[in-house]
Formats: sequence, C-alpha cells, structure tokens
Amino acid sequence: MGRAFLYVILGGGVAAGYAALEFTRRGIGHGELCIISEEPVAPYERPALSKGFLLPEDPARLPSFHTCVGAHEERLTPKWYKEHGIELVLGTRVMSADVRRQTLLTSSGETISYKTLIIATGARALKLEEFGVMGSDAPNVCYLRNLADASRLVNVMQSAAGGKAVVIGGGYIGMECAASLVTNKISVTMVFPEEHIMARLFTPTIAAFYEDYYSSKGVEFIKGTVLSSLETNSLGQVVAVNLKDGRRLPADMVVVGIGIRPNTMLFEGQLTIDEKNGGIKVDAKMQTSNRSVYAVGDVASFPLPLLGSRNRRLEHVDCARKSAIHVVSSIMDPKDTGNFDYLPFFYSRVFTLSWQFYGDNAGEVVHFGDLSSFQGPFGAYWVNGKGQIVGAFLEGGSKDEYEAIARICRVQPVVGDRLDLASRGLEFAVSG
Ligand code: FAD
Ligand code: NAD
Ligand code: ISD
Repeated sequence: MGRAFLYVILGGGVAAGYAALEFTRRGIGHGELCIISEEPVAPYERPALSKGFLLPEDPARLPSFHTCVGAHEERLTPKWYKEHGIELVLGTRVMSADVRRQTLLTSSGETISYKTLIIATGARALKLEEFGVMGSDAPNVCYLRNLADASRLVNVMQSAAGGKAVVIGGGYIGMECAASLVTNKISVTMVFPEEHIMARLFTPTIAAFYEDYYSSKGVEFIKGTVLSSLETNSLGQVVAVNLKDGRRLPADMVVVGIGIRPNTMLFEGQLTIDEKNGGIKVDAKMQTSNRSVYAVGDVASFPLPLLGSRNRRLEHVDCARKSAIHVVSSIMDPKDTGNFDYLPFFYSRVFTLSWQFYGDNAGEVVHFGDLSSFQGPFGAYWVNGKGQIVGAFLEGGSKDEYEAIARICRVQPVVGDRLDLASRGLEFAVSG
C-alpha cells in the first residue's frame, strides 16, 4: 500500500511545526503536505521539556506548548493540521528511505512517496553505553530528548522526592535539569569531565558566576572526571554512581545529558554527510546533494555567513525554526529566496536567571558588568583577530538590551581599546 504527497516532512519536531505553518501561509492545497513522526503527538516546543514541563507547580502540559507558541505564533493543534488538510502520520517511524525512487518505508509497512522531501529528524541523546558504561536502562536513570522521556523524568523525580540525584554532564541538559531537580527539592551533584560547566560556550568567568549561583542553591560539582559504573540493587535500580577518580556517589536517581548525535542514518550513502560537524550537508537554500531533498534543524549542516560560509550544524531551537521557514521559502519561491543568512542565537533559563548569546564565541573575550553579585546584567563580547565583535553574551538583560547585543553581532564593529569596551559594557551595544 502507499500514498503520494507533493511535500513530505520526515520528523515531527520543532522544525516540522514551523515549516507547516509557513507552508500554509504561502498557500498549499489540502492533501499536498504530509508530516511523518515517530512521536505520538503533533509538533511541540521541545525547550519546554526541560523548563515548564518539570515545574513542581502548574507544569506545562500539551496541548499548551505545541509549535509555534515559542515564537509567539499560532498554536498548531492536531485540529489545526486537519483543518489545513495536512496529513499527520504520528507514532510512525520511517525505517528506510530511497532518495532515487523518492520513497520512504514506514514502520506500519506503508510506502510514502514525495516530490520534495524535507528531512527534519533532529538528533538522539547519546547513551552512557556509547562511552563504555552499562546499565543506563535502569528505571531511575533518565535521558531527556522527547515527551516520553520528560514524562518519565517527572515520575522518577516524584519517586525520588527529598532524595539525591546525580546529574551526568555539564551542558544544557545538565544545567537545566539540575535547576529543575533542585526546584523539586531533590539534592543534586553534577559530574562532568571539563573544568567548568557549559564548556562549549561559557568562559571560565561566566561559568564561575553560574556555578556560584548553583552552589548557593545546594548543588555540588565534581569536575574533571566521568562515570566508571552504575551500581544497582536487586530491583535493577541504580543506588550509586562510581566515578573514575574512585569516588562513590549514592543516588536515588540519575539524569544523563552527555550530548547528541544527528539522526542521519537513513540517508548515509545516499546524501552527502558533513563528516566534520556531523549532519546532512546542505547549501544556503537548505538543499542536500539530491535536488528533491532538503534538510533543516539539528540534522542539517549549513553554510554560516559568520564563518565565511563554512558549514556548521547548530543544535538550537531558533535555528530549527528559522531554517524551517527558510526551506519552505526556498522550495515554494526559489527565485525570490536568497541564502540562509543566519545569526546563531542560543539562550537558557534556570532558576530566576536568564541569558542569551548571539554570534560566534571565538577570539578574545572582554567581560563586562557585575559578575560578583547575582544581580546582573553582566556579559561578554568576543572579538576576532581583526578587532571586530563577533559574539556577545548577556545575563539578565531586558528585551531592548538583548536586541542590542544581537545587532552588534550582525554589524560587527571594530573595537579599539579593550579596557574601554569592558568599562562601557552593555552601553556600547545599546548606544551603537
Ligand atoms: P527535533 O525537534 O528533535 O524533532 C525531530 C523529530 O523527528 C522528532 O519528533 C523525532 O521523533 C522525529 N524522527 C527522527 N527520526 C525519525 C524517523 N526515522 N521516523 C520518524 N520520525 C523521526 N534549544 C534552544 O535554543 N533553547 C532551549 O531552551 C532548548 N531547550 C531544549 C530542551 C530539551 C529538553 C531538548 C531536548 C532540546 C532543547 N533545545 C533548546 C534544542 C532544540 O529543542 C532543538 O534544537 C530543536 O528541537 C531541533 O528541532 P528539529 O526539528 O531539528 O528536531
Ligand atoms: P551538550 O553538548 O550541551 O553537553 C554535553 C555535556 O556532556 C558536556 O558539556 C560534557 O560535560 C558532558 N560529557 C561529554 N562526554 C561525557 C562523558 N563521557 N561522561 C560524562 N559527561 C560527558 O549536550 P546536552 O546537555 O546533552 O544537551 C543535548 C542537546 O539538547 C544539545 O543539542 C543542546 O543544545 C540541547 N539543549 C539545548 C538547550 C538550550 O539551548 N537552552 C537546553 C537543553 C538542551
Ligand atoms: O522557546 C521556548 C521555550 O524556551 C519554551 O519553554 O518555547 C517554549 C515555550 O515558550 C513553551 O510554551
């Protein structure tokens, strides 16, 4: 059996939701677009899973965070897809793809063919087993990538109330989950191999601010080491985490956030893969090495103007949203669609703190503001070899201040005296 569509989006996450909205805005006929997703629910704002979803009081639950509420747009419920004649094939995994025949084979045995395919398969969480540590399928070990993981995490947190959690990984998941666990009255020890949290983005100075804040909330840090094993009881539950440095940490639950891998598998050997950055290689129109196939979001490696159009893969929601909108424009209006001119934007919210980052965190760093108290605003500029500002970070800014640092990263002014830049701080961006 089989069905044929003009457009198929493979994957039903953030990018799929924003692409669907853009398709309807540009005008598609009923029955022309199909979205196939392994998840059993319509596209939703994944960032909510490590924030609002984990709140002890009045937590966010679907349908409240279906896309595209994260960008203050319409909320696309299953009814919306039906009314717009978009076929949502949910709870269905695509098992294989044939880009030459333009077909996808699903887990229900159906062959779905397309004229144009958008790959929006996102990424999967890396497992501890991939680093040689066994037992992460224990009932009180949690990963966090999708709604099912988040629901499970909530249940495990409830069973561990008043107890101890070990958080493995000092990246985004580690930081946001540690904050949520503390808010749920679970004491937290974070373990990670680097010298400070968020090593991919934060400077040691920025990291020290957040680490001090987390310490004030009772979070303990164990840095520069990794797990050696998980110790379990007769029920198969983890009771302790053993570290390579010999320490043993008793635990009622474990949360693991040790990075992701883009879901490229279906297309390996069929499309060009960016071996360096991971991901499916696309051009500035988000088109892959096959003319009928495009890729967006976490799975796509695209040319980034900021890097002189070298390819980069970004794992952030703003990129998923904007690349999705861009791809629909590329497909439906190729003549009038330019290159994807994207400025990287990352953000996070933990406890009552909130930060934003724009651009590239490469070059010399100039910190500004008051880092010694928990007041903010404070931040940093990154200055490249030509003396231009190419990146900016700000904690505790206002809407206008965040817009100002985004603008400065687009304009990339040349700065002279670094001490002057540090003392002018945020005012440099706001007045610029
Ligand atoms: P996804 O949203 O991951 O969607 C991919 C979809 O494809 C999934 O539904 C998946 O099930 C489906 N799929 C994959 N393979 C198949 C297959 N073979 N068949 C069928 N379906 C398939 N970014 C930020 O900038 N800020 C944040 O605060 C933030 N918070 C986050 C919190 C969490 C808990 C997580 C996990 C991520 C967060 N991110 C955040 C990252 C952001 O959510 C991702 O960058 C974004 O979701 C990427 O969108 P995507 O559509 O490319 O992939
Ligand atoms: P990450 O890349 O942010 O951090 C991975 C962390 O894993 C590293 O910082 C390191 O501390 C740790 N690590 C690496 N190898 C390890 C090992 N062998 N043992 C122990 N620790 C190890 O990835 P993540 O935190 O898992 O987040 C997953 C994805 O979700 C990322 O794409 C991230 O961008 C996304 N996310 C983003 C946000 C946000 O933007 N606010 C929030 C949540 C999740
Ligand atoms: O971008 C986001 C974010 O950080 C969330 O929590 O989207 C979600 C929505 O705001 C949830 O409604």
